[in-house]
Order: sequence, then structure tokens, then C-alpha cells
Amino acid sequence: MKEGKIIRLTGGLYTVVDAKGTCVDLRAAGLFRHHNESPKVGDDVTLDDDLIRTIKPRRNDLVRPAIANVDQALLVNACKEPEFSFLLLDQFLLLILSASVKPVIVISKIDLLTAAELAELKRKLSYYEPFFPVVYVDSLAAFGAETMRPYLKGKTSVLAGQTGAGKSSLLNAVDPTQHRATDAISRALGRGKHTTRTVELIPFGDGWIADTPGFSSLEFAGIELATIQDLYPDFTAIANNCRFNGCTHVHEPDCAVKAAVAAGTILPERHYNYLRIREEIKSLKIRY
Ligand SMILES: Nc1nc2c(ncn2[C@@H]2O[C@H](COP(=O)(O)OP(=O)(O)OP(=O)(O)O)[C@@H](O)[C@H]2O)c(=O)[nH]1
Ligand SMILES: [Mg+2]
Ligand SMILES: [Zn+2]
Repeated sequence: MKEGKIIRLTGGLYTVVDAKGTCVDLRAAGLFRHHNESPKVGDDVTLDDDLIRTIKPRRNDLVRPAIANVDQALLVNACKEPEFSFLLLDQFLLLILSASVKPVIVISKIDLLTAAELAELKRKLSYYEPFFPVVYVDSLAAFGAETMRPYLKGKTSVLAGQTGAGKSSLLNAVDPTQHRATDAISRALGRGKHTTRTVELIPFGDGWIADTPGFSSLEFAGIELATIQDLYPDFTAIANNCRFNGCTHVHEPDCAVKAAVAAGTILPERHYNYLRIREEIKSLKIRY
């Protein structure tokens, strides 16, 4: 049995690359459908001449973007166009961490802010830096491509973010041999479509980068409310000082996290958005 890695999926056809770099386009064996699973981009698979036969166990498995076996997700958030949002950033971090994938926060389009606006954004985002890498890029001037490179070396990275955030532009900046299609956000949204339509792994040095379609909303279905406080490293760093084990930092007395919010050592928006996300997950549960 031959082995390979799925790097693209278009119209039910998988592109699989073997260790020598040879690509073949194949369908998946019917067996998968009976087991209610399907191969996805990033999967290591066995294949014969006609079909993908088995999927090797996944290290991790993201639903959106749909990809398996990545080392890290580059969470691309524009400073502007689309407008930067701390709520979106926190939702995004939670989703990636719940899939056990390491996030890298990428702030794109920094050329669209004045020096004062950028300084203010950096000041606020410095809160995240002890817990996650934060990188600033201007992909059009290829500034930031150099800052990105050390993070990409030898890794499989997936670009994730809103449509128009600048994912494909960033890929073009770090790898000038790439000419991924990009489009102005107003036009992309006006068409009601994403510029990038499929998830695709692109070889980069001795690693890979996946370009993906942007999202216009995030889904929390499948996330366990009871465990989300453990996915906030800034909260867990002090949660052992909460009075109760398993404190959710919502209504419990003598909560160290709420005390830190009041004292300003935890960013108040971070806790406020945490409460909003909890409500969102709760309302999902009721519907099911
Ligand atoms: N000013 C500025 N514009 C940028 C930058 N990066 C991307 N853009 C522009 O933003 C628009 C969207 O960029 P894309 O790279 O297509 O965005 P995307 O995230 O790949 O979008 P989807 O494929 O739809 O998910 C394009 O018009 C880009 O030229 C940047 O650093 N600065
Ligand atoms: Mg794109
Ligand atoms: Zn607490």
C-alpha cells in the first residue's frame, strides 16, 4: 500500500502527494461514508492506484477551516477592513485551543492605521503576549514577511481568519513564488463569496502553509461549556487562588480571576467577552 498526504480537495477529488513529491488525484473509498467519516486536507493516508483506503490517526482535527494535523494556526486579524474585534479574537483563540492547536496571533494591514492608532492597539494586545505569539504584518509592503518566517520554519501552519483579513496576501508576501488570488473586501463581500474557495496545503521550505476560505461567523457547537475556563491561559495562571476548585469565574465567591479583573491585571474586556461567549455556548445547548 502506498502512502501520502492530502493537500487539496476539490469537487470530491483529493490531491495526494507522496514522499517523492508526486501528486495524484483520487477519490476516497466508499467505506468511509459508511463509517460517517471523510478524509480531509492534512490527512496522512494509504492509497492504491484508484482510491484512498485508510486515514492514519489524526494529531488534531479542525472543523473550520477543515484541516487535520497542523502544528499551529495563524489567526489573521485585520487592524481595519474588516474592523478589529477583541471579541472575535477571543472566540477564535478559544476554538483553536479547544482543538489542541497552537495559535499565533497575526495582526494584518497595519499600514491602514495611523502611528497613534497602531501604538494603542499594540498596547492593548501586549496583554496577550505572555500567552501567545503576536506578530504584526503589512503584506502589501512585504513588511512582516521577515517577522513571520521564524514562526513558519519546518512547521505545518494553517491560515485562518475572516474573509478579507489578508490570509492569501500574507502567503504571497512570505513566498513570492505564490500568486494566490486576493480581492478587495467590499467586492468580495458584495459578491457574497470568499476569494479563496478551498483549503489547500502549499509546500513552504521544509514545512507547509494552508490557505483557507475565510469565515463570516464562528461556530461553538461541540464545545463543552464546563471546560472553557481551562482554555484561558491567563485565567488558569491564577485560578488556583480561587476559593473553589473548578471555579468558572462567573458568580463564585472569592474568585481570584474576578479580583484580577477588578484590579486591572486581567484585561476587563477579556473577562467580559468570556462571559458573552459562555452565554452563546449555553444558548446553543438549549437548542439541541
Ligand atoms: N492595506 C493593506 N491591504 C491588505 C493587506 N493584506 C491584504 N490586503 C488587502 O485586503 C484584501 C483582502 O485580502 P486577501 O488576501 O484576499 O484576504 P483573504 O483573507 O485571503 O480573503 P478570503 O480568501 O476571502 O478569505 C485585498 O484587497 C488585499 O490587497 C495589508 O497588509 N495592507
Ligand atoms: Mg484568500
Ligand atoms: Zn474563579
